[in-house]
Amino acid sequence: ADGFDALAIQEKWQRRWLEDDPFRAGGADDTRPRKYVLGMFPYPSGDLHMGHAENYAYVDIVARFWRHRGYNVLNPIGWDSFGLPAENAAIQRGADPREWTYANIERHKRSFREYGSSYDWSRILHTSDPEYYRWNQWLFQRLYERGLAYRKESPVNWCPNDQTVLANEQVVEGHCERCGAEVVKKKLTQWYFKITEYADRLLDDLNQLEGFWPQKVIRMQRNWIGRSVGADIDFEIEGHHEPVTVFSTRPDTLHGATFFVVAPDSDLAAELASGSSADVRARFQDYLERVQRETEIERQSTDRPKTGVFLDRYAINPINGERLPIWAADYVLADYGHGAVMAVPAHDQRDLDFARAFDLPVKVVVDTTAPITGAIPVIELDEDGTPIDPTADDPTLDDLDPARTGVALTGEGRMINSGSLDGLSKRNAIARIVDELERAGTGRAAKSYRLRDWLISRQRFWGTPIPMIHTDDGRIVPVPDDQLPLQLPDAEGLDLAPRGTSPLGGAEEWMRTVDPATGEPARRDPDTMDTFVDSSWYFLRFLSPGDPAEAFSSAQADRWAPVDSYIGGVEHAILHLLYARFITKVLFDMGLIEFTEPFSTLINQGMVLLGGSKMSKSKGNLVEFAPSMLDPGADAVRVAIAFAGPVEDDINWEDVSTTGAQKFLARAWRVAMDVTSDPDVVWAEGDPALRRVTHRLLADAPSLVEQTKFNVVVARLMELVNATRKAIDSGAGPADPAVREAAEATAMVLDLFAPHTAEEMWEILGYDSYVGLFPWRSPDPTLLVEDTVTAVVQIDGKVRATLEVPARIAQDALEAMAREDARVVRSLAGRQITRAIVRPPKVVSFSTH
Ligand code: ANZ
Repeated sequence: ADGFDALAIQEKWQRRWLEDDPFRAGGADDTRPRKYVLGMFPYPSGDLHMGHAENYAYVDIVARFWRHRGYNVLNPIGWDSFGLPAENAAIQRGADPREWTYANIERHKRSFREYGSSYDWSRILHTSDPEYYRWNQWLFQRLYERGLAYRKESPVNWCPNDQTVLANEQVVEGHCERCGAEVVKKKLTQWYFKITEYADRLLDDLNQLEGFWPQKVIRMQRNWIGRSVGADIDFEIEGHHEPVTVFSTRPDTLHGATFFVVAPDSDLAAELASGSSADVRARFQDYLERVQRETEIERQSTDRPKTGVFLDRYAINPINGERLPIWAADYVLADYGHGAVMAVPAHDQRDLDFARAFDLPVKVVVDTTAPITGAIPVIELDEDGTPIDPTADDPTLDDLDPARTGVALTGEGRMINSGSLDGLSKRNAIARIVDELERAGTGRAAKSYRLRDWLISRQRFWGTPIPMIHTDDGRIVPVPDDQLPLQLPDAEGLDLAPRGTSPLGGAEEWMRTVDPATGEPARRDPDTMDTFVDSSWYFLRFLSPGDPAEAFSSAQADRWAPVDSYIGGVEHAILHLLYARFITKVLFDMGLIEFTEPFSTLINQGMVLLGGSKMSKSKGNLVEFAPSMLDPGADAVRVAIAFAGPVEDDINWEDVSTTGAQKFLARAWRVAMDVTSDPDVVWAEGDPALRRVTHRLLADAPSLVEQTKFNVVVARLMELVNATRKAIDSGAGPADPAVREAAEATAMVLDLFAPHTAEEMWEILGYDSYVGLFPWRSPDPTLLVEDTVTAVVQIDGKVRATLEVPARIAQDALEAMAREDARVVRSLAGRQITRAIVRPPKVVSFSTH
């Protein structure tokens, strides 16, 4: 657009930034307040796409904003460079995972430079560098010492065809998502981190984040941890050596238990079945095999018919000595609570469905028709003046009988058929029964969590080797700290194809080691760590990257951490954030940091869609990042993204206009070109109308940016550029000081979105400093008085009055002003207003019929 050469401008400023490195964070002598801004670091899998463009545009807006506001900003970038994509590329294309990864990283770096991202380039880290992953190994050892890393045998989903472990999400109706083979359960001994020990703190500390993290993410974290409060209750089992404990959130219903259910795939079920007849054992075995082919999602679905087998064994209810038949059924999960439940069909829907399917008794112990509040009902009288009983039409307990209706009574009520509990409310009954059980030694208050320990073993090559040694006599000992990093062997010659055991096991020489204590031959652990370990603490490594002596510096952590603004996709709402929060708490407990939450504010952006679905390689709807910047340039892409809508909303890439953004940038640049006054003109003179637009933007932009309303800031910038254009062409003229003021303010605010264009404007305006480092201009308060606009008032479609009203008038205030206006009152001539449509600030429309 006439003379504006976006690509030349972009190249020029990138060259300067490369030479000057102006966005490096200030060091120890920098006395400004600090802000740590961080975008979730990328995987170097293939090429970046518009989802990345979006994420890193927002990161840069925030980083640049705080710099203008006088902060010493740390905004680093790194790569989450271990993981499956590299390994799959290696398997599919025969590439070396290391070479493939680092080649991608180089391309990513170039893209971020071309984007004009204001990183501190001196702090780059890659998690696949030995200098980084040695500290994963160090962290593992610290967790191990504290009893927070342990080994456990547990069932995993196993595809016998692909020879690999599958995540629950990769099992579709019992079959492998990729090859369709029937998935089986296989037991593997693997390493876990004991995140469950932190469940309460992970839950309770979410309260601190309320208002600073998206509500949705906090909710997802709460649900994932899933704390339930109730009681553990011990049941004797006939012919069994020890009692079995169940977890219940409704111990108040203990008198209503009519049977007992164990998870078929629990050790307990196998034990109980083995003490039964051959016939029961056979039927149990059949059932177990069937259940093992089901996924957890299927098992938890409530709308499939209940299945199970009777084990011909009995549990004894500790409160009343009743014999409860024991069943194995798949709706009870082996790894929740204690893998066994007391079934109360009258008050639990799953138990009721099961009872009705197998004809088991149903005993009501809560009268849900009995009021539990002291509310006084409103009595009405009938025609004869007799009081109407307000509850006359309410169903009776008999009407609600779950055995007949199939609907469990889960509501509040008063206890019945429950001995000493009769008449109590649920809350009091729970307190009473827990007390009784505790006294009898057969139960206690307890909590249960949905959260499981974190399985960190991966049977893959491209990850951090687990720094443990298996001695010939069966001991497991850590690799001593001074032997870290334990480096990965060369991929060369290793078969990386998944087969359920780690490819490292095939690196014979690498596997051979010695017991550090005795010097006896020993073997390494062939597994590698989940890459979520790498990303659980990387924000601390940025504070002293490359430090050979420690994982991170506590002194630097005191200066910079926690992260002030963490920006990334909502797909990381649960696991990554939960793991980072967990590791942060462990590091706190180790006395290495002073804070317990890693990310003070969290910004989640929406997704970039093309054709209505999320961009992805497999759907073939990927718009790649690097080519997108070729025309019409990086700034246009950034502005178009920022302008596309609220940060948290999805963006339809079809609706995004980079050419529109380009035109706006050309207009802004042209304004700077047209300014004829010198840089030393006084910022207090010139066209007052234009000055008001300028100063209102300077006043409003900070809070808009803090509320992440970036699109609104761009809209306001467009308004300012248009107003300036008008002043130049048909108003105060290009020499007016207000025009320069407007152009300078435009360059500064534009720097958040289009830094190359902004720097170019700044230079054209006569500065030889970076606008990116220039402090925000304070708005002149006298220019912030509110504008007025003219509102029209119509009555039955005819304009009857005009009002001068504040531009930001509220709907109710505008309506009131219109109703009270003398001309309106006169025009109404006593007629009633039947309908009012009020569109602030400009239209009020009354109807009278
Ligand atoms: C008796 C009872 C009566 C229950 C009643 C509920 C209602 P949440 O809230 O999800 O924690 N339960 C316990 N362990 C289980 C397992 N391994 N698999 C499936 N269900 C299990 O659920 C806790 C309730 O789920 C527990 O309280 C137990 O059933 C069941 F009127 O005990 B309840």
